Amino acid sequence: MSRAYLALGSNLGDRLHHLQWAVDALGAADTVEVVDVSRVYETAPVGGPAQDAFLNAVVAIDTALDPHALLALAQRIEHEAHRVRVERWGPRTLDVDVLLYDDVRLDDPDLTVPHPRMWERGFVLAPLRDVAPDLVDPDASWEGVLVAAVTLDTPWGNNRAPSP
Ligand code: GSY
Repeated sequence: MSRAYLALGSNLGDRLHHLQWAVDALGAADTVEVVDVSRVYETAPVGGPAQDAFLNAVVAIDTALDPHALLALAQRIEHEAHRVRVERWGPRTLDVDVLLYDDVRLDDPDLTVPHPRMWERGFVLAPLRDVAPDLVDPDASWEGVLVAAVTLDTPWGNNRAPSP
């Protein structure tokens, strides 16, 4: 089994529903065990045209899938959530990005691991710190990244309620 971290993001339609869909779909896959789910963060959009705020979260999984098969699963989940993305870098119903896969480093045309822009994105690092505190500076803070007053359900019962 390998440990991987996936970033979830949505800024179109029922954003929380889309993130929950992704957690449930990962949990339903035979080849994946959902190990931890971060809090949900409401985040100002980074890059692209003017667009609405995102909800972002990170999921830690153990998986028997290799990195490319994991990417294929992530893309299937996006597709099954009826992903709509109007333009590149623009609003989207659901993004599922592979951030890290064990210590693997990959630079293939369709998949780069670790994710090439993850270390500069507060909307990735804040939720990643919830599930992998050793990987992220404990004192860092990011503008436009706030814990949201909503939670995701997990297979074991969510113990990451948002801060009051
Ligand atoms: O790469 C993920 C899509 N995305 C996001 C996102 O998920 N959150 C925020 N805050 N900004 C973003 N810009 C892009 S592109």
